Amino acid sequence: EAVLPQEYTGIKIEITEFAEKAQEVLKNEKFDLAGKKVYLVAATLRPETMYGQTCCFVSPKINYGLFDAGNGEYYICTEKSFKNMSYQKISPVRGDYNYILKISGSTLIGSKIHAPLTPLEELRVLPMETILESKGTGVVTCVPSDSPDDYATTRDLYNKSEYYGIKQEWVVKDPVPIIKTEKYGDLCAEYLVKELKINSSKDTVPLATAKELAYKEGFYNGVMLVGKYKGEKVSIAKEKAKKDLIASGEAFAYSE
Ligand code: A2H
Repeated sequence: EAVLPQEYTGIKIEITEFAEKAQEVLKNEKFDLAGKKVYLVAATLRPETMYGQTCCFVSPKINYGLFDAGNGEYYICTEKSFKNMSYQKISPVRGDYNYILKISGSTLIGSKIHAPLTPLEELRVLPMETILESKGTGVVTCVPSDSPDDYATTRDLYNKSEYYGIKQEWVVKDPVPIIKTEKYGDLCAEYLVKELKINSSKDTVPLATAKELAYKEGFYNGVMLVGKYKGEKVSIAKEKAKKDLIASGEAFAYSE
């Protein structure tokens, strides 16, 4: 286990229409959405991949909180992560926070969202059972072109949508190519999942190998295919994309 702090980019993914069950929770808790913006905060180590987002994952087993982030903005993330944020000048009051209500991941599934940089205008919140409650914000944005976990989970959700209690049309079947490497082409996660014969999102051991290979190859040899930094190396685009997202108010730096 690493002892150095991990610096994530917290991506603000706006909820544009809550799923019915979530609307009931808000109603019961008397949370009026008028004049407010509610965001799922996804923790990522790959801000340059936000061009390839196809959905946002929450865990159906995690209880999230809705927290007041100031200026009419509200964040949905784990309580632990919001508490950490409150010591990082991300929320209004240092070391203290306004816990508005608890909301389970399962009630959020199916909500409509708008995520930064992706060309896909309207995405959905979908379930990912392998999300760890202890890491990041407990919310993971889905980039199936470059994350083997996201690719495998998306494929499971599409093939077994009924089992997962979702509508198949909520799942974006095809990843969006955003980065090219010599070794793995322009959809490295798909390449590695096939190469390592990964059958499902529960194949944790080969998925960890695939994740490692994809991360290294992308970072050292990847070139951006889209966006403002098209043609630039991933290692360079990463910091620039992060700075841009923070400057535009669509993300913030978050450490733990
Ligand atoms: B990454 P590290 Cl394109 N549980 O973002 C499980 N996974 C989590 C998580 C949690 N609670 N919180 C964050 N993550 C994921 C993009 C991405 C990511 C790409 C490729 C690789 C990749 C899009 N998903 O991660 O354990 C998030 O997914 C592979 C390293 O702190 C986050 O970055 O090292 C990454 O894992 C954090 O991983």
